[in-house]
This record gives sequence, structure tokens and C-alpha cells, in this order.
Amino acid sequence: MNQSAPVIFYGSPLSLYSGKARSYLRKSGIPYEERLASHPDFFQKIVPQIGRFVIPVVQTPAGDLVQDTTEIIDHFEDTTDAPSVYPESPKQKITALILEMFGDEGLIRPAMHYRWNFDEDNKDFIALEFGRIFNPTGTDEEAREIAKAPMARMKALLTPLGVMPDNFAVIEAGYAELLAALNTHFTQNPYIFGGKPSIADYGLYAPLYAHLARDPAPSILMKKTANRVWRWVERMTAADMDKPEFPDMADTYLDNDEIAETLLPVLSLVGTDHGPELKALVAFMNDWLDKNPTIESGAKIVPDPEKRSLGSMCITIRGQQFTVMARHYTLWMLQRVQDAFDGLTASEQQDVLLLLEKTGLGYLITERCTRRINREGYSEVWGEKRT
Ligand SMILES: N[C@@H](CCC(=O)N[C@@H](CS)C(=O)NCC(=O)O)C(=O)O
Repeated sequence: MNQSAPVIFYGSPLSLYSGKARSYLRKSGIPYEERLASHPDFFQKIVPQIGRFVIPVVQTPAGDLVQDTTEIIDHFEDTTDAPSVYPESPKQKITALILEMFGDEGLIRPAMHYRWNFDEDNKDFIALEFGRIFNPTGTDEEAREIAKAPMARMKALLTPLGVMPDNFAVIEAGYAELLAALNTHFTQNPYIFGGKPSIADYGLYAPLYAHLARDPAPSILMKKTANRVWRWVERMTAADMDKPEFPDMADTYLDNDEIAETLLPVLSLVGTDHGPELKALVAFMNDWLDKNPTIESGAKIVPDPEKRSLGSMCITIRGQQFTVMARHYTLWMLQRVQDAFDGLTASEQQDVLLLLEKTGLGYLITERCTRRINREGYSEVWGEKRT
């Protein structure tokens, strides 16, 4: 590790994306000082530069701000000698990016459902957690009071995310199958690709930690039904490799670009539970671009900071119709998968396609937005036309 002065890490214990970045910082040995989002500097200096309230944010010793967990990780990939979390071999590399996207974007529905729809077990815990971001040492009553506004703001996202009563059974079924598949995998492997964590582990950890392992109701569910997933969450929270169950496994990815058989059902679930949204998103954006052909490169995709999306779309998951906002950020993550694929040799691409077709995910490579999506100035902007 060549970075001596700590970075400042603005986050919070209950935040899904803070968990992802914090785990990476810890495991990579990057010194950091964590500050809550209620720190005066956050509102006075950070939010005005970023342009909206969002965590996590990293401030480097030079004063630069990095927002977005993927960009935070990539920043340290570029500027430190921390071991890379991107596998180099083709199948592991592409699978890692797909699972990062699935964790970050595809598991938001179960994360939000299990946080906000189990009031009896969760509500007071969540209120105190939200309250203690803004008044860390206040009384319970003070914490509950101050939590009301941020809780209402987050709960308002349930409808645009499609977390509606008619859809609960489908969300729960997908999550139960995922827990079962990951449980089998983590019984045999400490991490997704063997002996050390990759960007796939960090992406999956985001929802599986802050919401699904930490909030009371889903925490019990995970502990009761998927003991080895719980244990992996614990492992991902530790600063070391924390894998005494695997004394013979080196701190490396599996040899020969191996994808464990136990990962295939996990990949199939990406197709079942996230695939319909990914396909619809590409179609939605391409339709929007057809109707807005003169949009300039560099233009913000959603110029109004109060808005989160260009519109909503209908998707069908497990036979159930969902209406969801078009999350353009997801397409930036899908583009990372496609860019990495385009950078492979023809024979490597063949290997990857065989794997993706086996798990029904070939369209992740072929379904493309007609314009590039870039991130500039802490938000997503339109880039060049794609051929
Ligand atoms: N893709 C972003 C997502 C960040 C994000 O949505 N953070 C949440 C907290 S976990 C937030 O700040 N939400 C506030 C809001 O959206 O109003 C990342 O990876 O950093």
C-alpha cells in the first residue's frame, strides 16, 4: 500500500453503497477516516460540489472528490498498489462485472422490500439507524424524530422501483432462490472466484450487507435459510481474508479461468430476475434516443437534479408485470461489461459467449444502447454514438 495519508470516507452504517466501498477500503488496506453524512463539511463543502445528496463520497488527501462506489474502487485501482479486484482471465472478468451490476442494481428490489415492508421487526431499528446519522448521540426519541424526513424520502422510492404488494411474492421467490444458490457456492468457496474477493463480491455485498444482513427481518431470514451466505457477509466485512474454513485455498482467484459450477445457478438468476429489466432498459433508451436525435455529447441524461429517471417502463419478471423507472445508471454498468468483452481476443470472446449462452445471458453482450453513457461531473452524460 503506497497511500499514507488517510482518505476521508463519507458514508453511513445503514447505506447499501457505503458498505460496498467500506469493505473494499478495509480489505485493500487503504487507510480511511469515516465521517457520517451529517458532518458539517458534507453539507457545506461536499454536497454543493457533487450537486446532490448522495453517499458514499471519498475525499482524497489532495482534496479531490470521488463519488460512486465503482469509481471509488477504480480510483484506488489506478492510484495505489492495492491488489486488483478485477480478475484478468476472460470468463472471470466478464462474470465479475455482470455480478457487480447484479449486486448494485439488480438486487435493489429485495433490499428495499426487506427493509421497508417488515415494519414489525424493522421499523424502530431503521428509525434509530437513520436518526443516528443526523444526531449520533441523541436520545432514542430525538433519533426517531429526525429520522422521519430521510425515511420518507427513501420509502418514496418503493413505487418507482416496482416494490409493490402485487410483486412481493416474485421478489421474495427470486431472493430465496438466490440465497439457496449462493449458500451452495459459499459452502465450497470463500469468495465468488475462489480465494480472494473480486468486484463481484463487492457488488453483491452491497445489498446483502447493509439491508439484507443488517436489518432485523432479513437478517434472521439469511441466518436461518442461508448460513454460508451470512458467513460470507461476515467475511466480506473483515479486513483480512477471514477464511479459516478453507485452510488450503490460496489468496488467489481459481486457476485456468475456472468458473465454479456452483456459480452457474447464480448467473441464471441474473437472467431471471434482472434480465427483463436490462433488456427493457436498452429498448427504452434506444427509443428515447430515436426521439431525441440531436442530443449533444456531454449532455446530462437527466438534467433536473430533482428527477431520477427519463421515464418508466413495464417489465415482466416470473410472469408478473412490474412498472419501474428506467434506471439509466444500470446501462452504464452494462456498458462496462460490453466494453470489457470488446477488449477480449476473438477466441476469448468465444469462451465467454459459451458460458453466457449456457446461462441464458448472451444478450448482455448483444443488447446495446445506441449512444455511449459516460460519467462526468458525478453524473451520467450522453457520449458518442455506438456502432
Ligand atoms: N451508484 C451509486 C449509488 C449511490 C446511492 O444511491 N447511495 C444512496 C445511499 S446507499 C444515497 O445516497 N441515496 C440518497 C438518495 O438517492 O437520495 C454508488 O455506487 O455510489
